[in-house]
Amino acid sequence: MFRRCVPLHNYTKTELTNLITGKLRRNFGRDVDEATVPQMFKACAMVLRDIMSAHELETEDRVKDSHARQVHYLSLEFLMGRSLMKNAYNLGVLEPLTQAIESLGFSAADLFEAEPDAGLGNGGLGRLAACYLDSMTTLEIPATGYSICYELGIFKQKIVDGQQVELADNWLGLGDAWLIPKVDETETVHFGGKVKGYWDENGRHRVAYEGGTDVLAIPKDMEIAGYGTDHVNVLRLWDAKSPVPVDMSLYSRGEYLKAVEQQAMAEVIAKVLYPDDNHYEGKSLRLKQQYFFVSATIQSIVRKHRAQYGTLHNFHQKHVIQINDTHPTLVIPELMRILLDEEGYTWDDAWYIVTHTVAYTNHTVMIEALERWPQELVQTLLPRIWEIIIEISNRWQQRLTEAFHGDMGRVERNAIVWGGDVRMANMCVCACYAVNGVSALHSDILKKDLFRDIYAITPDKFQNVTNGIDHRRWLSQCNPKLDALIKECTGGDDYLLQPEAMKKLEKYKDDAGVLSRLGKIKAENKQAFASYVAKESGIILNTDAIFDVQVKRLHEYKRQLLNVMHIVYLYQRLKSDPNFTFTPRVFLFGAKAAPGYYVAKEIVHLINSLSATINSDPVCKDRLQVVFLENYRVSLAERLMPASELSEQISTAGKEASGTGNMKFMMNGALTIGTLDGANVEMHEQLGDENIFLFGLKADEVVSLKQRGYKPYEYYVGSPSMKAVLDQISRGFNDGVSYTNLTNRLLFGQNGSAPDEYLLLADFESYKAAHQRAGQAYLDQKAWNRMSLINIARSGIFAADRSIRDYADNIWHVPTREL
Ligand code: BZD
Repeated sequence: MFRRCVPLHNYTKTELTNLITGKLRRNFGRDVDEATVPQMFKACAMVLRDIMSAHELETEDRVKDSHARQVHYLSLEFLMGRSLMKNAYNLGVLEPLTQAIESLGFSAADLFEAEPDAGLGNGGLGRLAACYLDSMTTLEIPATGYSICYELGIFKQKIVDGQQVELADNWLGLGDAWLIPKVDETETVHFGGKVKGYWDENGRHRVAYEGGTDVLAIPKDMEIAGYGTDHVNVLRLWDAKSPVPVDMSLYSRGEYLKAVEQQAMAEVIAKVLYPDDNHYEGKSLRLKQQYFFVSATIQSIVRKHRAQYGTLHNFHQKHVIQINDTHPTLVIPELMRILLDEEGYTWDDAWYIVTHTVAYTNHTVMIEALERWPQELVQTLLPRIWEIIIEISNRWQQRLTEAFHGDMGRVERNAIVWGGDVRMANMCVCACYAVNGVSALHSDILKKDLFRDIYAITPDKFQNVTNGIDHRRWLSQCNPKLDALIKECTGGDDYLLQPEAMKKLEKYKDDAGVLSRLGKIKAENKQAFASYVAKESGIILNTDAIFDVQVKRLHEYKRQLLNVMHIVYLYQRLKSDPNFTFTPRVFLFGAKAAPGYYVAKEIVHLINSLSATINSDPVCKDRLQVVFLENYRVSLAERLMPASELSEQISTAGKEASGTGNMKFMMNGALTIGTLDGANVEMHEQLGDENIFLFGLKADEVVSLKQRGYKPYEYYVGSPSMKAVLDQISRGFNDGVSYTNLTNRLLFGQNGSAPDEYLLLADFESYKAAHQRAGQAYLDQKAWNRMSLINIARSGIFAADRSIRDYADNIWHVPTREL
């Protein structure tokens, strides 16, 4: 255990004001009265960076002196969002910084708003990594995150004529305010060429490469401040550069294009984040990205380890490498390569070190998301890695054959190299000492289904760590009024470091005063969100209606289309019976569709067509509104969560590994309408039937219905109201666009896919009924607020601090901050 951290220095407004003006002068040659908002933002970021850099050096020393085990969190995505307010909050300087900014004649709110989101991720997996960095640091774990410094983050979404258009997200202009280049820690990553084995003068087998290309990996470090501690960790983002600017010999022969080719090939690696979530595409650039960041990372870890210990024998005792989904799997053969080729270990010794260092988190059971790299691609791009993979694969297959007594079905299912593909999840399960799912249900499915054979031979490897969210960002910071109420009711700010303390709020579940204050806070947050929407888009939201929200990536299994079907049903009822009574609703959607996912884009279009029709129909006035929020992202979620009342978590049971949006809504007092899927199951365990609106088939019922033979068409012909809904979607709305393609997929399937793969029709009636219960419940505001309070009070276990303590105790075996 290393030395305790020292208490944070309390910076005053005056100190910060001086530091900021100093930065403006030195870096921009400006006095305050000439400074622009972006310059002022950068100056503030630099001041916080200086504070964090000093802490980082101390942290590094402490970690080094204590010889503590370090955690390395490898992820192709970190969806960080904004950092200025976050860092100021964690460093305990948010108030004096705000005052300093205002005293210099700037609006602090405008300055925070000027910061672009660091969108280095797609959705849940990337945001989870960002929340975990915050918790690992707050809990004083020596940890480093590693990823790629993408020049372009997740695209910006614009809706043009109802359809999604993607714009490049060039975040680095201002976003690089947080990045510190460490050129002296550059690594070199080798691609392609031929492998030559030879024996050196000491009789050791060595490997050399002929040809191929080197790419430089330059670290750009982003410091991560923990809350209420001077512990600082780092997110290391690798940028790619060519070692040769231009090949002058080619250039002088007039081959201009060829001369810059290598440079272009290198620099394209860090150009752009792949915008697919829960979908695998075998693109060679993506494989290059994976190897580039994994190789640079492990070289950097090994280099520092060697400098400190002079040997790699104790590597596994001093490091754990957590791989966030299969995207960093190549770290396994890459660490083997270093141990074998550079350190001269035997296969068995090297394998021992690797398999006691690496742990794997699985985030999906969707078959189309599982990575399978074509063998030829691996072979040509990474010839030495390929040789090592083959060896791992052969040994594994032998082990499987023995364990399964020659049952070739089981051997085939679990093989690593098979049928011309390299299967990354199988390599992880083979090599990692721990494998975990991200909710109780999901971890069970891994054991019973996806990895059942391996579970049978190594049951102890398999664990569950239910996801969690950074409750300081997602409650305290983004919902200051609720934060104040919680602090008042729970007797202080304990809950910020001990999220279980939120339980104390429950004492007030029948306190009319507290309940009405809770209701008032929600009403004010709705108003604030409505003002923002009005300013951004001109749309006026009806703040008297329930804010019913579905925000997440657009995917068929998440069933935005089921939500649409229900809205169309309500609309048809209103049209056919103007006296139809139901609780007024504003349906809010936010969702990016992967640019190549045609069906997802059609659903975005459909929501916008529906929205235009409903919002302009007088029948719907004050009763029904549908709004598609453009460009859903972290900073928009921070505004939206506090204003939400009903949270749509309606995936087909068994498909959503966990969900984390569900937790953000719960913490902000929204009630959930949802299926027993992912972490909803554990939310339900906390809440009981009375405080959540459950509906739909359960995971095992989904499986057995499919086995029996699911026939959606029968639901369609059997229910006139459902038929009317689907027929209308097929015909389309006022803009004349038809969505027959979508309804045909539900009724008949398409290109070999089963009809209604995700059982929308099977769950429709039950979903409608749950909505009716929710609408009814809203009419009794006191009872609603009571449920809302119970949701908040019982949400503490979904804090990322709890998840990180689970990882630390059960997988990483590292100590955490004592409170
Ligand atoms: O990971 C998500 C799951 O779908 C959620 O259920 C879960 O809560 C979160 C966090 O565990 N998975 C992803 O977000 N996956 C991806 O974004 C992704 C990206 C690239 C390739 C494959 C998947």
